[in-house]
Amino acid sequence: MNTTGKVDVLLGLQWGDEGKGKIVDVLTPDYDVVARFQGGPNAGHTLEFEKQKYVLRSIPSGIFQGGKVNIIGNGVVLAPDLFMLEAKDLEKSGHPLKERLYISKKAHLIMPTHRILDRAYESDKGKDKVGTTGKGIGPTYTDKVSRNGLRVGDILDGFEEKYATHKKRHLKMLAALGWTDFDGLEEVEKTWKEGIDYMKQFNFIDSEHEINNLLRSGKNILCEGAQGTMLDVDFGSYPFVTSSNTVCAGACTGLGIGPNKIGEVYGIMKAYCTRVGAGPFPTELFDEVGKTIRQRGHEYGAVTGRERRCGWIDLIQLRYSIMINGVTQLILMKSDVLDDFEIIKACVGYKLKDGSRTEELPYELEEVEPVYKEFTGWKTDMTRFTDKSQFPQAFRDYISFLEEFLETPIRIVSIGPDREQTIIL
Ligand code: 2SA
Ligand code: MG
Repeated sequence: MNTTGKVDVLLGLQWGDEGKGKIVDVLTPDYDVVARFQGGPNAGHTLEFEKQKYVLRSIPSGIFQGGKVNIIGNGVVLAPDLFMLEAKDLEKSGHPLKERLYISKKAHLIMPTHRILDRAYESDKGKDKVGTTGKGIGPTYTDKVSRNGLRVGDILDGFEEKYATHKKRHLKMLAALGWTDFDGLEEVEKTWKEGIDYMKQFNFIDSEHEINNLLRSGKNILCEGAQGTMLDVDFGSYPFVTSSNTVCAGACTGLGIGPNKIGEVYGIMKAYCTRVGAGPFPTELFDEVGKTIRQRGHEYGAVTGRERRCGWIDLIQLRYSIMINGVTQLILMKSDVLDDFEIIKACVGYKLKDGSRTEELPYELEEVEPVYKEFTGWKTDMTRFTDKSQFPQAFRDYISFLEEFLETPIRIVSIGPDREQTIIL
């Protein structure tokens, strides 16, 4: 009898917003557990079904389907006030959480002063701003790594005192940065502490034990990534990145799973590319085409509402992400946004400043010039298709080219935001 379950990982291969929320929701029936392993309320995972739209920030996307265990792992950073808002909204919409959601005691807490520090660091950078979501992600992970963090497990014992100590330290840091704007802090702290009380009704667990026990008892686990590979703190377009490991290895450290337990690595990519916040983006489009993609793709930040920068798909960048993550299957999102295009481009090389050409992602992305391959558009509304046999030849050719160039099979094509608009190849 095989009593060991499997662990699969689902990740964004670009700069985030590839559509992970939707796909986790689609894949969830095959799994017993959905777990988040990094990031926090900077994420905005959008899901649509039964004509309703939901945006999840810290809560795993498995929450909409009954009978699943959802875990917020140790690698996540959690803001109690934002968590409370998100959880209450979900409960109001008829999705019970208490029995379905477990939180690691080792997850770190985002304090109100972390958010102020986030603003202070950004402002100190002047024109070199990262363009963060302002959710205190960087300062919270900094405290974790510098061994100054406050964790979910701390809520259970002597919390007030610990909180005061951390706050005092943050205020000293802010003073050193010359930061004087503390408007509304007391109000935020009040809601934040309500959030702490609200959180206490949930199960705080040793998630590494829980998850390995579930695995041993034959349960299947899906690890849900947030942001994207190009925002990874080690491999992304540093320093214009987030502060966690968004790559596959992050699932091991962010949940306590051995690397040999990982099975499939699903890599999600859009048929074009977007990025929100500052930093290099070789295939960015500044013309009408970019605007059209933004409008048709509704490319605005799910959390901050910011306009997302739009550009062509970058196969050099994707090949890099596939390599770093060990992607075994690709999922292509939002091809429907290009349904009307006469011509579709894909970046297949970079021209460097010295005139030479490369197919490897270089250390310095700022200066590269993309080399494109052009495709004839399929010019077909595919949003109502239900089977791959309906795909027009031009689209098939495009898919085949991507698979060949990326040396990885495409297993799912999403042709619209709804759960139903998903075609398995
Ligand atoms: P942070 O806040 O410290 O993580 O910001 C650092 C960089 O990471 C980017 N980042 C993101 N990029 C795309 N989507 C994200 N989530 C939201 C969404 C963002 C939003 O789903 O739309 O609503 O604006 C996300 N989170 C972080 C960020 O832009 C910085 O470049
Ligand atoms: Mg998002």
